[in-house]
Amino acid sequence: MKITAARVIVTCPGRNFVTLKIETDQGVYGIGDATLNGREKAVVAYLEDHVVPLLIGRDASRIEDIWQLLYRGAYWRRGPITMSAISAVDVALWDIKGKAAGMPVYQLLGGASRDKVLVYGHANGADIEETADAVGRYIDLGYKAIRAQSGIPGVKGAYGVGRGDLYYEPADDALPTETLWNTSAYLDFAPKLFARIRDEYGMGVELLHDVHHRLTPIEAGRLGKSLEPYRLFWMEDCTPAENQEALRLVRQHTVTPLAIGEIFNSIHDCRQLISEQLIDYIRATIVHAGGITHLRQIAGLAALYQVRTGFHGATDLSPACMGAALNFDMWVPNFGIQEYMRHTPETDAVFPHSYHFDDGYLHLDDTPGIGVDIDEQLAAKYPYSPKQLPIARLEDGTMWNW
Ligand code: KDG
Ligand code: MG
Repeated sequence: MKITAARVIVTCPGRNFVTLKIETDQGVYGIGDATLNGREKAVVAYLEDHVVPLLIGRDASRIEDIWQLLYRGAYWRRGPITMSAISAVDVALWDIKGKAAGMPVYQLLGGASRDKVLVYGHANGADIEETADAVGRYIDLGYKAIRAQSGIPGVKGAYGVGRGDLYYEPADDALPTETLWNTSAYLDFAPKLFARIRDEYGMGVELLHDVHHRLTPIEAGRLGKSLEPYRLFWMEDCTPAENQEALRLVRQHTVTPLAIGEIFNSIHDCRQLISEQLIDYIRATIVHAGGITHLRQIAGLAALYQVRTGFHGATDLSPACMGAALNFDMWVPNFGIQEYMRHTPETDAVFPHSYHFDDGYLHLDDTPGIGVDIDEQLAAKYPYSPKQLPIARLEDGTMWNW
């Protein structure tokens, strides 16, 4: 089966998505997500100028060989742009292989290890009361696991407090929105938030929290320790992880489980974190970490150390990524949880999909491939619109981690 065409489709049904569509001489096509929030056009250029010309005429069934060609053949390895582009090709080829076989991708990986995929939703509010109410709404919707983020007195624009309820979206203007960060206010506030939520809803729901890279290792240790009474499912991105050894210090101070990796794009970003058991959940995901082919290696390494998967699933990852991730989640033996931030109805219409939410889980059917398509005519009605992620500064103006 030969690749005859590969096209990049950019659409903005409320937020930007980049999708690669690969066509074959047998009429079967596949799609893969290539969205890198706020840097979308860089991946478009990488794909159109440097990847698509290499694909035409190749055998679409040779997924591993094409992966190696794009990774080794570029000479310049890794990085979010390169690996997002490789991911898109990889997922589109798995989609094609599944469709050609008449099977969902999880069957090709080895078959289902579970019947349904546990997900966590996002409750947020301007203050503790609003956030506690939002947690209650998610419980009513059937969620078994809920991430809670709240506005903090004295912090302008705390991370994770969205404009919508079900459709939180951080990227907005063409120039970044500036937020202000105050670590002391946050460290004092966070335990009060979780005390309030546990007080109202008890211990029967899993709670998660995203620190979004804001703390130093010793501060992260203190936060983890102060949250221990509330038994979090995980504390995410408690400190930037370019320095993987930093997590040793956090581990020395807390048994709150740690999740890291949504900005990783290679197994080398997390090798030490995993092999020294410095984390409990690996967040690297299909679209930014080299597709199904590379995630299989990361998950395999993680399995050796009882580290489980907890894939990133924010709204800037398109339904095409979600379809691929869910197929992976159905198969992967060391599955932990899947993030599920709902897409807007406009996005869902552009990307018709077979997965659906029910009672705290996402469910897949037997649709061949990744189970997600793109409606190109509808996509064309939503042209690209430049957007950026916010930035964070300290009160004296110092740049901080958003
Ligand atoms: O594009 C950035 C978002 O994907 C990120 O801020 C979301 O941290 C995030 C999460 O855990 O979903
Ligand atoms: Mg996160």
